[in-house]
Amino acid sequence: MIDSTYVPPKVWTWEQESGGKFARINRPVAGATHDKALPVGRHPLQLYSLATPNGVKVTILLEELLGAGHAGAEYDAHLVRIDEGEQFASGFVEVNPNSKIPALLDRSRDPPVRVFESGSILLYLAEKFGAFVPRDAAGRAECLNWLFWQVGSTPYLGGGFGHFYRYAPDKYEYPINRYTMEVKRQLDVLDRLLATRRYVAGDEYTIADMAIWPWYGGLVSNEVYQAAEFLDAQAYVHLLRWTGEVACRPAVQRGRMVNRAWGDPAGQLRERHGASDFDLRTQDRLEGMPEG
Ligand SMILES: N[C@@H](CCC(=O)N[C@@H](CS)C(=O)NCC(=O)O)C(=O)O
Repeated sequence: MIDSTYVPPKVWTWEQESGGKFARINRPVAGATHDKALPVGRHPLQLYSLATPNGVKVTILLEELLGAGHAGAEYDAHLVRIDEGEQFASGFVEVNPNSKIPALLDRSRDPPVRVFESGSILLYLAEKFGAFVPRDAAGRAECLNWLFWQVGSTPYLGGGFGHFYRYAPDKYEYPINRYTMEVKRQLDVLDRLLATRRYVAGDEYTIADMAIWPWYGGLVSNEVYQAAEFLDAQAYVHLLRWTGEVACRPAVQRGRMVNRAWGDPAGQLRERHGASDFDLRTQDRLEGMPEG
C-alpha cells in the first residue's frame, strides 16, 4: 500500500511546518529560544512539569513518598506549558538540555543536582529515600528491567502510535498499522506478566508500576489517545485488573492531578506548593459527589 509519493531530497531542510498538533513547537535544533529564569519555591525539591504520562510518573512517586512519611520529599511543582514553548526558556534548558518535561532540581544538595528523563528521576528519588525499589538483588533487577522496558518501549506508543493515530493531520494506514501492531504486542507483554503477579515487578509495588501505569493503564482505560476501543483494550483483563488497583491508591489520585491544566477542573492542581493545596480541590469534588 502506498500512502504518499514523497521522494526524499539528498539533504533534508527545514522549510515548512509539517502540520499536526505539536508542529508549532517542533524544531530540528536544540537550545534555548529565549531568556527566562525558572521560578523557585521553598521546598528542597523543585519539579518543572506538566501532567502528561511522563510528568505524572514523578508526581505519583513524590506523593507516594510523602504518604509513606518521607518528609524530605516535599516539593514545589511548577507548571511548564509545552504548547507555549516554555521548555525552551534558558532556565529550563539549564535543568534539562533536552527541553522535555519532567525536570527536577534537588536543592537539598550543594550544589543543587539536576535530574532529567522521567526514568532517571524515578530512580534518583527512589534511591535518595530508599523506597519503592526492592533491596534484594533479584527484586531490584526485575524492577529495573521493567523500568527500562517502559523507557525503551513507550516511544513506539507515544511518538509512533499516538502521533499517527491521534495527532497527525492526516491518517495513513501504513504507520498506524505498524505502530498498532507493536503497541498491541506491548499490551500483551504486560497482560501476560500481570496474569502471574500482583504488581509489575512482583508482590511489591515499585517505581516500575509508577512508570508503566500512566501510559499503559491510561491507554486501556481510554485516557490516553482515546484508543481503547480501537485497540480492543477490554481483552487485556489482567492489565485492566492492575490498572484499576493502582488507580485506587490515594497517592496516585493526588499525583495525577498535579500540573494538570486541562479537563475537569476538579481534577486539576496546576501548581503544587504544599500538601494543603489538595484540600480545596478535594472539597470541590466531595461537594459535587452524590451521597451514597
Ligand atoms: N524520555 C523523556 C520524554 C519526555 C517527553 O517526551 N516529554 C514531553 C511531554 S510528555 C515534552 O516535554 N515535550 C515537549 C517537546 O517535545 O518540546 C522522559 O521520559 O522524560
